[in-house]
Amino acid sequence: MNRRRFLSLSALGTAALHPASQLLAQAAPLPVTVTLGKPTGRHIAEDFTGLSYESAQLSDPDFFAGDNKQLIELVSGLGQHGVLRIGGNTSEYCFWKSDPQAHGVSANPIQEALGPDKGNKAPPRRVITEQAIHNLREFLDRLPGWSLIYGLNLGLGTPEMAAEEAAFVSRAMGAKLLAFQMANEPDLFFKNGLRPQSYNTEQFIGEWRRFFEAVRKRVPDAPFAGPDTAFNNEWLVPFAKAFRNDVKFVSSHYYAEGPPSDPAMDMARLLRPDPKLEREFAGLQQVTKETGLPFRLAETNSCYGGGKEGVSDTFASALWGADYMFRIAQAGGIGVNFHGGGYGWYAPIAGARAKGFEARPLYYGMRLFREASPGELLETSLSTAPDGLRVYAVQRADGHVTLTALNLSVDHAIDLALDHKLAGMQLIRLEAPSAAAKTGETLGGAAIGANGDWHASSHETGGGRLHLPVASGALIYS
Ligand code: BDP
Repeated sequence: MNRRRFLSLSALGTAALHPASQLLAQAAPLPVTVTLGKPTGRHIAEDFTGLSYESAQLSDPDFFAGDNKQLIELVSGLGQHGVLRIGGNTSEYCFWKSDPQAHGVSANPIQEALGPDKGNKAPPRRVITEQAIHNLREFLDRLPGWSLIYGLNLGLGTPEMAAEEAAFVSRAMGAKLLAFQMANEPDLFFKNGLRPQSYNTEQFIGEWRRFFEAVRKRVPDAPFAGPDTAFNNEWLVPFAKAFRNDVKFVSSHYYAEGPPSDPAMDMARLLRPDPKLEREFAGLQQVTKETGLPFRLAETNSCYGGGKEGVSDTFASALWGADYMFRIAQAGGIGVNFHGGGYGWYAPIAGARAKGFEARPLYYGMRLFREASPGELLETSLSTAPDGLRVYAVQRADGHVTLTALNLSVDHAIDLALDHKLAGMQLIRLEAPSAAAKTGETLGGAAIGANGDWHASSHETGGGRLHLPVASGALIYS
């Protein structure tokens, strides 16, 4: 069956299954006028986009390797520039060139692609070899604009081990190395048994300093970032003040929802504004205010605990992801790394070498963001602000403006009357049969291919008006 016909049939199918949503979707669209304003001073850098994988993935040296062509192509589809972050819970359980006897590590490498750690028990201990680092360098060489954030083991490692590993990694990576991080979510070390209940910021700063000094002794110009905390904003400013001259940026994590076992963690919640995100930004902005250091959400996604089926793998995650990227940029962040790997529910790229990879719905949101940026965010004003409407304007370096409009509502369509400056521009849509759809999503009428290849097949010429159906997005550009 031809793809377009399949899509329209599945759209009909969805409506027939959900007569209520069909009726709601037919409710009169809410009218809003959008006016563009002046530049905000907030710049979206070209390497804003990023991915994050577990360190334990390196125990299979063939995953991040120069001949993993399909993965390389899918990554490069997200941007000519970007940041790959290796870390996560398993970074505290990976040992550099370890003798299996010494650290109780499993001698067996991971056989398949590794999903995100679920955080419910200590993961198996793994070895990272020189070969894995050589291969990672070759992988990154095929992604010329991508750099690396590399997590060292502070949880179970020693300063000497970290220095050994850092010396090898920095020699192998050269300018590809954006930063080392030491410790993944140290504010949760007490919870996963890595440190006692009483473990606090001061103790962490002391440990971090010992590791830092050992690494810098071996690699005097080693770049760093941190503290890579899970949630506790109170760790941010003390860390940033202690290491303001030693780190390039401050990092922390954010998961919109979790745990997945909680029925309240659903799609509707993902699409609603999240006060926790506001608090996260407030903490990070405080760091910038007090120390001048920029911040990056170095690990993030829709639902911790490895994601949630029916939420993290749906089209809702594409709309959430695109909106979230703009929100970080608006808040002054320098970038974001979506955590993933294997067949994790929230992985933007899912799959394994042997079976092949695919772009998940979240990837479509990231791809839309790629098309809309980089550049400087412009102010926008709306005549009214219906639930779910998000509008972001970007002035690109060549002076051209893009406007991204997202309708995160599953109840009402929205009719935008657009600023005259946008008249006559091209328009592509981000669409799927429904917010809950796991397949059938399109950008500009086309699916993203298994190699990240994408060419919009349906362009519209934006007049002064834009009709945004429920749970959909659009990009206007010239
Ligand atoms: C974070 C961990 C990461 C996990 C993720 C999750 O750093 O390793 O995969 O949460 O729980 O806390 O999904």
